[in-house]
Amino acid sequence: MIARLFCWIVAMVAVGLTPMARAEDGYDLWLRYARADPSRSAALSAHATAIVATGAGPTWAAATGELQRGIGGMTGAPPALSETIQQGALWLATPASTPALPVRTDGLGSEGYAIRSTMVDGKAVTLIAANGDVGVLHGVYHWLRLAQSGASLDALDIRSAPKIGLRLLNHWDNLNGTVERGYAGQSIWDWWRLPDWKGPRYTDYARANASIGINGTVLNNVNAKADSLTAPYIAKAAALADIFRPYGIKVYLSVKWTAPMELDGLKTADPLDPAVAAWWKAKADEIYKAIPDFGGFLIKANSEGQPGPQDYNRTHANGANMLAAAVKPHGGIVMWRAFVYAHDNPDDRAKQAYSDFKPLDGQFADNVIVQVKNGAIDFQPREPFHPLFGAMPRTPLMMEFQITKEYLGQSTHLTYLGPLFEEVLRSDTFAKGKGSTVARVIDGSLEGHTLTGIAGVANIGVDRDWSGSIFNQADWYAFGRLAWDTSLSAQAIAQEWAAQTFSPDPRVVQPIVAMMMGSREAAVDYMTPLGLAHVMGTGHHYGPAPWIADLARPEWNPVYYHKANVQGIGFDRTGTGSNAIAQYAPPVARRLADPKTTPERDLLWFHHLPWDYRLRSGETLWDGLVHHYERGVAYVADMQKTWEGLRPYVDAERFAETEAFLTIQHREALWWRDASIAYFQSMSKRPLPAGSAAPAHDLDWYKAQSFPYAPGHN
Ligand code: GCW
Repeated sequence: MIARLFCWIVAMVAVGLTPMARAEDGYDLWLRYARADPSRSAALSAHATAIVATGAGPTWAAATGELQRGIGGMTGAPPALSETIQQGALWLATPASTPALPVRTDGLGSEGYAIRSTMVDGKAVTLIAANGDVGVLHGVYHWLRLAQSGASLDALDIRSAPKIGLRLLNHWDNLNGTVERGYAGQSIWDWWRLPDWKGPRYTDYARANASIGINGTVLNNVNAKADSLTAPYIAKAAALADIFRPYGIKVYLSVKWTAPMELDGLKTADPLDPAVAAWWKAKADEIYKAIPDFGGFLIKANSEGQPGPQDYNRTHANGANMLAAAVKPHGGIVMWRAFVYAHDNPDDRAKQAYSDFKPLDGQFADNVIVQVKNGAIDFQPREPFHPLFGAMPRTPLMMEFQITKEYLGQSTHLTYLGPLFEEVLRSDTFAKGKGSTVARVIDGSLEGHTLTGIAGVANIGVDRDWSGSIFNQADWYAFGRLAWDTSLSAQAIAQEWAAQTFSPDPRVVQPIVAMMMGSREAAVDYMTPLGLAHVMGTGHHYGPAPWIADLARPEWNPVYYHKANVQGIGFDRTGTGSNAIAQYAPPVARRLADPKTTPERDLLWFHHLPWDYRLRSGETLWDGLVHHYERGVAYVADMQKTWEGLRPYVDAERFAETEAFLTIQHREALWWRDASIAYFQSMSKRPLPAGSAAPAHDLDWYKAQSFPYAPGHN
C-alpha cells in the first residue's frame, strides 16, 4: 500500500499535479503570482472581492483574466466577475462604458490609465480607468505589480501614460530558428509550424510585454532575408499579430533592401526607380491586407554588408522616403537604422554615422524615424551617448538599446542593464542648453516631435526562463519600464522586479537589488574600464582579445580602439586626434577636450594618455587600470557571497542556476582581468602595483584560447 502511495506521489510530482511547490524554472517571469502570506493574502482579497468590467472584448478578457490569474495565484481564490459594484471591488471602466467616471482620463492617451481608490454608493472600490481597453489592461498590470510587490493598495491615486509612442522589441531572429546574438536558445517564433500551430508561449509573450508596456515587436533580424516578405511568411506574421493585438502589441518586420530584385526579379533596387517604389507599395498593401494594424518596417541598409540606397548613389533619406510612401496610406512608419560605418572610410568609426546622417536632417518623410544605438560604436559595456542625439532637431530619432548581452557577459553574467539604460537616458546633450537629455530627445519633448520611439534588441529565446538566465529577465523588464517612463530609476525598477520575481520580503529584495545595482559597473571594470571598448574576441565577441590586430577591416580590430603602446593607451578623439568630440554640442565638446574635465569613466574613449598619467585617485593610469580590473573581479566574488546568503529564501532550482552562473562569471571576470593585464603589461612594460597578483598564465596562453562554438554567432 505504502509503495503504491509513494508511486502515486512520484507520478503526480512528475506531471506537476501535486500541491507541492511547482518547478520554478523562470517561465513565469515577473508574473509569478506566488502565494502571499496569510495577512497579505487577506489584504489582497479585501481589495479584490470582485471584478466589475464595464466593457467586453478580447482586451477586456485579457485584463480580467490576468486579474483572476494574479489574485487567484496570490490568494488561492480568484475573484468572480460581477455586474454590480460591491465593497472591495476592482472596477474597470472607460468614459465610453461609464459616462460619469469619478476620474479624468484626458491626457492619458490610448495606452495610459488612472487608478483611484474611491467610494461608490458607500462602498470602497478601486477604479482602474482609461480611455480604452488597452489602457485598462496596462492599469491592471500596474495594480498587479503593486499587489505582488507588497505595496499598499489603499488610497491609490495614480495616473500613468507613456511619453514615448513606439516601445518595441527588435528580435534578431533568423528564419532558420537561430537568433543572432541570442543566448536563450532558438527563436521563439516557430516559423516552420506557423500559422497552423500557435503555442501558448505566444500569448505568454504578449502578457509579459503588455505587463511592462511594450507595444510593438519586430519579428525578424535586421540582417534580413527577403523571404520574410513572401506570402507564406506574411501569413505566419499575421497569425502572431492576431495573438498580440488584444494586448496592444503591433507587429513590424525588418526588410531587406534588395527584396524587389530577389523576390520578383526587378533589375534594380534604386529607390528613385518608379518600378521599385511600386513594388514596395504593392508589398505594403499585401501585408496590410493580412495585418491591418501592421506597424511598419525596420531596416539596416548600407551597413555591414547589407544593401541599401547608397549602392545606387542615393541617400538614406531617398531610401527611407520611398519605403515611407509605401506604408503611409496605411498609417505605417519606417524605422531607418543609423548603425552605419564603411570599411573604406578611413575616418574614426565613431564619427561615421553622424557624418552620414547629420546632413540629412529634415529630409526624411514625416513617417520616418531614425533608429540610433545608444553609443557610436556598438553596445559596449559603456559608451558615451551617441553624438546624433540632439544633433538632428528636424528628424525624430529613436533609441536602440541592446537587451541581449552580446558584450556584457551574454547569458551567464549577472550584469543588470537598468543602470546602463538610465545613464544614457539621463545624459545631457546640451543641444538646447542644460537639460537637453537623451530622454527628452527620444520622447520628442526637446525638439517637438510626435513620432517617437525606443527599441530594445531582445534577449528572448525558447529557454524556459525566456532570457538565458533569471537575472537577464530583469533587463527585459527594465527596458520596458523605462520605455514607458524614462524618469524611473534603475533601482526602483530592480526593486519592483525582485519583489515580483522572488519575494517582497525585504530580506530578499534588499540584497538582490544591492547586488544588481553594481553589477553592470563591475562588468565595465573587469572588461573595459576607464573608457576602453571593443576588446572582445572576434566574431562571437566572447571573452577578452585586446591583442587582435589582423582583421581585414581595421575598425574590427581591438587594437584600433585602445591604441596601447609603450607610451600609453587610449583613442585620441580630441582636436589632436580624430576630433570626434566636435560632433557634440560645444559645452560637451569643451568638457571632453581636456582629460581633466572628461568623466574618468570615458577617459580612454576620448584620450590617448601616458601610462603615468595621474588619475583623480592619485594613482598612475597603469595602476588605476589594474585596480579597476581587480575591483570588477572582487565585486563578482561579493555577489557570490550575497547570493549564498539568500539560499534560505530562494527556491532550489533558481538558486542553483544563479549560483552556477556566478561561478562562471567569477572565473570569466578573472580571465578578463588576467588576459587584459597580460597584454597591456606587454605594452606598458610596467610592474604590477604592489599587492596585485600576476596573471595566471602568460600572454600566449590567453591568445591561444579558441571558442568556435560560443553561442549567438552564426
Ligand atoms: O551589434 C552588432 C552585432 C551584429 C549586429 C550588428 C547590428 C544584427 O555584432 O550581430 O547585426 O551590430 O546592430 O546590425
